[in-house]
Amino acid sequence: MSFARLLAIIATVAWASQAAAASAPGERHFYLPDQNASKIVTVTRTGPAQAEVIVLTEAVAIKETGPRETIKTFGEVYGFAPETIIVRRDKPTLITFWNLQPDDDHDFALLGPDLKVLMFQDLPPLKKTSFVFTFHREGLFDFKCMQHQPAMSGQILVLPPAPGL
Ligand SMILES: [Cu+2]
Repeated sequence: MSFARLLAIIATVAWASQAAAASAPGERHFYLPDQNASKIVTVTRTGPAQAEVIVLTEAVAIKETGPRETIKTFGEVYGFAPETIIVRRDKPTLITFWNLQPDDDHDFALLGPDLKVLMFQDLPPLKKTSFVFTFHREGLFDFKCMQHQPAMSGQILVLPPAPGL
C-alpha cells in the first residue's frame, strides 16, 4: 500500500469516527449512495437480484469470552466472514449481513476508488440487514465497520460481466 493511500484511509476513518462521535449513539447519520455515488454503485433495500451473498459478523476475540491476553494486546477483534466478496458488474447482487452478536452494533461503510464513503449503514445486533448492490464499475472496493477498525474490514471485487451474458 502506498503512503498516500494509507494516509487517505486514515483520513477517512478519522472522518467517520468524528462523524460518529458528533451525534449520540443511535443518531448516527446513515445513508445509501447519493446521485453521484450511484454512478459507481446503485444500492436498494429490496428488489430483484441475480446473485446472493451472506456475510456474517464474527467475534474473533471479545471481552465476554476472551482470551484476555489477546484483548489486552489487540483490543476486541471482530471480522466480516467472508471478508472478500466477488460480484459482477451490472449484476444485481443481494448481500445480507447477519450480525450474530446479541449486544454489539456493527456498521458497513463502502469506500469508493478515491476512498470517499459511498454509503454508510447500521448493522444492528441479531438482525439480518440486506441490500441489493449493482456495481457499474469494475475494480476493488474497500469496506469497513467503522466501530471495529482496523480488523473488521473487507473488499468487494467487481469482475466484468460473465461472457455470453
Ligand atoms: Cu463492527
